[in-house]
Amino acid sequence: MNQTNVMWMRGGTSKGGYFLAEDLPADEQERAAFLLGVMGSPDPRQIDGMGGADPLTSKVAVVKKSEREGIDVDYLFLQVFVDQAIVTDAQNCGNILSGVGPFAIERGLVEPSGDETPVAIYMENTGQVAIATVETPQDEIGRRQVNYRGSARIDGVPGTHAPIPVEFRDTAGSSCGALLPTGNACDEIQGVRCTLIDNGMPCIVMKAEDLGATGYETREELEGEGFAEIRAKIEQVRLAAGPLMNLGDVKEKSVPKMFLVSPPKDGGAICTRSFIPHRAHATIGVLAAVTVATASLVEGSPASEVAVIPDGKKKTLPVEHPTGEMTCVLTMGDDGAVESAALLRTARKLMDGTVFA
Ligand code: NQM
Repeated sequence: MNQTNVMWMRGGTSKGGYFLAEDLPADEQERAAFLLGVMGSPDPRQIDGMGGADPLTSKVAVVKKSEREGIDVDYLFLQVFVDQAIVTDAQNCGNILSGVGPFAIERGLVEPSGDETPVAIYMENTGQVAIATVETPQDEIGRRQVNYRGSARIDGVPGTHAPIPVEFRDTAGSSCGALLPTGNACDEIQGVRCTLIDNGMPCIVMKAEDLGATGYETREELEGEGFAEIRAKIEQVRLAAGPLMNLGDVKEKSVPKMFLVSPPKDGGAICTRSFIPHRAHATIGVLAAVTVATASLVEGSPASEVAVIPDGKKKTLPVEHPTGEMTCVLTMGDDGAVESAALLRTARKLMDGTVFA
C-alpha cells in the first residue's frame, strides 16, 4: 500500500493524521511501515513526509465505529517517532483525542444529534472512555455540520476556535495498573524524590529544585546545552522507574513522561515543565496534565509541597506550562480519589485528501 485517505487535523496543541481504520493496512507491521513513510521518519527533519520534525506533530489517530455498548467510536493513538523507525501504541494522547469527535462526525461514523453532539470515545491504548462534545449547528439548508469556529482559546494555539469539552472517568492506572504503581506517594530513585503515577498517562513527577532547575525555563532552555546534565539525570530516573511502574524496559518507549514541578507563578495550582520523554513539551499533554494535577493532591508527594490547592470536592486546577496553562477540573469522590476530569480543548480540520507513503 502506498497511498490512502486521510484528514490532517490539529487536536489541542498537537497535530497529525486522522485515518479510518479500514483505510490502513490491518497488519501492524505493514501499517507501521506505511505510517513511517507518510511522516518521513526516521529523519530529524522529516523532510520527505508530513511530520513536523517534532513528536507533537508526528502523531496518528486510527478511528472506527465501535461495537461496544454505549460507545460511538474506538480510537487508537499511534506515536510515530521522528528520528527512529518506531511506531508505538504504548501511550495514549489526549490532545489528538480532541480531534476524534469532529473527525468521526465528518466521516459519518456519528450522526450529529443537535447543536452539540456528545461523542463517546473508547481509547484503545488504555481501555478507557472519554466523552467529547462537538458543536454541530445546522447550515442554511438544515444539514448539521461540525463547527470549528468560535471564541474558545487554549494556550499554545493562536486565535480562538469552537470549544470541545472533553471528560474522562476512571483513568487511574490506565497503563500501570494502579494510580500509584509502587503504592507510595514518594519514592527515591537515583537519589531524586519522585511520585510514580498514572491517572491516564504514566508520569514521574519531581520538584524542579531537587534537580537543580528553577522549573520556569523555556522549551529552548530545557533543550539547550546548559540543561544537558539535568536531562541525563532525568533519563536515568526514567529508565530505573519504568519497571517499577509495570512498564518494563522503557528505553524505546515514549512513556513515562517526566515532570519538573514548582510553585505556580501566574495564579495557577502548580507550574510544570515536561519531557515527553526526551524532547521538552511546548505546552503539556492532556492526560499528563490530569495526572500531574492528581499528583498534586496526593498527600506526601513532592508535587503537593509546591501546589496551591483550592478546597472543595470539585477542584479547578490551572496547570501552568511553558506557554500558559491548562485548566483541569477534577471531581473527587467521597473516598478522596479523583472520580472524573474535565478539560477544554479545541481542534481544527486542516486538510482532507490522499496521503502518499
Ligand atoms: O498526555 C504529548 C500531547 C501529548 C500527550 C506527549 C497528551 C496527553 O500533548 O494526553 O496529549 O506526551 O507525547 O499531545
